[in-house]
Amino acid sequence: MYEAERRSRLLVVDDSALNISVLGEALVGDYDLTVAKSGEEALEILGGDNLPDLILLDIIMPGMDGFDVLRHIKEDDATKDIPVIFITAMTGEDDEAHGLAMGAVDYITKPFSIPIVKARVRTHVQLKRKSDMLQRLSDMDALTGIPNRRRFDEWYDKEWRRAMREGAAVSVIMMDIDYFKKYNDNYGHGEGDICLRTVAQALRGCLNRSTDMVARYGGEEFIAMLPATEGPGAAVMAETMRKAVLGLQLPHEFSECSEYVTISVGVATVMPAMGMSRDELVRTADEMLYKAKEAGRNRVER
Ligand code: GH3
Ligand code: MG
Ligand code: MG
Ligand code: MG
Repeated sequence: MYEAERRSRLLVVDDSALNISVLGEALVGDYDLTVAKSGEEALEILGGDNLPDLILLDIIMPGMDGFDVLRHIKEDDATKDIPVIFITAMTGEDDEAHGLAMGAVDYITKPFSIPIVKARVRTHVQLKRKSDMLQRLSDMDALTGIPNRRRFDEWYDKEWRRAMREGAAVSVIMMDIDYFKKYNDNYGHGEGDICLRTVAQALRGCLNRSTDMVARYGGEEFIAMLPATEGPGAAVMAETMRKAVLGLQLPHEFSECSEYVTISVGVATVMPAMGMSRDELVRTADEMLYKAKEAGRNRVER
């Protein structure tokens, strides 16, 4: 389902069953609702995969209060951008200022008016959708629809640091389309663009773990990073990718290594603890790619 089509998800956090039922009744027609009866329960839900688009958060609750919950939300990269609206019986100006300063997008006091709650929720859900859309656009390469280099670098950085902590291997795969200049020169730039898009989608189709990523690295160059993957596993993936592109059987009469569009592939693997830097790992994969080109193209070197 396209993101734009799904209903927005709200998480309502309140220790009072009455508040939950009143808010629930007001919002259930327009949103997918999840309910938490304590701060602890809310954080448990927020530790999962199905994150809400907006959180309505009570402040006064036994155990962890709403301020504590918000602090945790803001400390976690996965949740820090989810808008939070406080909905509370704490009507003091200082409390409101404190809540907003902590990063809540809005502050509604009890007893609340249902139409006002609905209107404010709608406003913030719409803003969240727009910012999600901008985020997706800025992460994506417009021609091929796969992540762009900016997104790759950001993600690579994060996964690299995780690998350092966990002492896990990291593999990088560099790919480059063979004789692509000849492809453009003979079939035209428009066909070249279509070819790039088709190859990119095929490469993406090879991934099978949510932590793997393939991105467009430059003109007709692609890069993949496979966290927690050692040399042999990476070599298998590289070969799978090479075969996936060859298997598209996109005619390339002017290639000197095949009748079809092909890629050359370089693979490098490192344990971050070995002292190699992130950039050196990419450079090594690039050197292997160069070797694959030298050795005749349409092959994997590692
Ligand atoms: P090799 O086998 O050594 O990789 O040769 P090559 O011709 O693929 O390499 P070269 O680097 O000489 O040419 C890359 C070509 O990719 C040239 C450039 O016009 C083309 N290219 C880069 N970005 C795009 C793009 O967005 N669209 C199209 N159609 N072509 C592009
Ligand atoms: Mg309460
Ligand atoms: Mg190139
Ligand atoms: Mg090339």
